Amino acid sequence: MKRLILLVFSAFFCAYSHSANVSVRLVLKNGVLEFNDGSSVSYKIFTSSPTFAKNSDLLIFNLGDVITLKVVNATSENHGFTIDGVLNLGVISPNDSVQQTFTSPTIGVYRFFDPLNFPYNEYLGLSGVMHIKAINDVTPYFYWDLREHQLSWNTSILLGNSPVLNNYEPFYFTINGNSEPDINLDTIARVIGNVGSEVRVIIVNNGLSIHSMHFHGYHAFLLKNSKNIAHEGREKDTFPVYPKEYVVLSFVPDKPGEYPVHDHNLVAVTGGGIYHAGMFTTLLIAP
Ligand SMILES: [Cu+2]
Repeated sequence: MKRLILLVFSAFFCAYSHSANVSVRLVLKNGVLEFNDGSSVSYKIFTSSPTFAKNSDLLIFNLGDVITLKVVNATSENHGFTIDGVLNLGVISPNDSVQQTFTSPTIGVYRFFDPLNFPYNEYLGLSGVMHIKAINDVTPYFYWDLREHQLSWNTSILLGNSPVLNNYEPFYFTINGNSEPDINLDTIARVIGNVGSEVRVIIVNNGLSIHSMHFHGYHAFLLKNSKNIAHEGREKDTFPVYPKEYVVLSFVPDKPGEYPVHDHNLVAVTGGGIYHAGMFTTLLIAP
């Protein structure tokens, strides 16, 4: 009994000693997302950056962290903020803010988004990824937040219209707001690793189309699949991810080299009609 109490106490202490109080302040702001060919769309993000970033912040916390989250609405219309299955901050009025303190949910991947004017506010950029990690998890993680963009949709939505999904024909495709070749400069997205060292990739589809990422060079294990739990444990080289869903992949590179990864839905490898200025990046594995 004494041993059990000691065990429970040390487990608690161990967890407690590594988790932390964390404060995050996200400003919901308007801006412009530019593509490689010089075209651009009006866009919105949740960001802690003083400038306009290309994507909403990636939120990474440890299990047990006590998180104080403040969301400031710097736009002139009502918005909301929800972390799927975790919290809902309700409606945030223009130039107002809402703050809530919560303990991290269980280890896993969560989407956050503005639930108002669904799915248009999300489409305009108001969605992102939260990852809760085990305290002792030192595996390198890379994150691919996938989206598409149809210029006329952004214009139309901002005029108060509700374009029809049947007519959705996106022309630009981004990972974390970047297209090839900029993806390769994004340290969150670009997989850089070593032979024999495990790498994990978290792919979240924050768009409206299905994306199916195809790995050259390596097969990966499907550790998590939010849509099809029965598929977990499979080892493959192509991973379909449905809108609002995610997968967590793991692989241990068995050889060095630079290998492409791209959407197997080949239109998404283009950007502005140019191949391969879309969802295309490479895995860079050193010996
Ligand atoms: Cu391929």
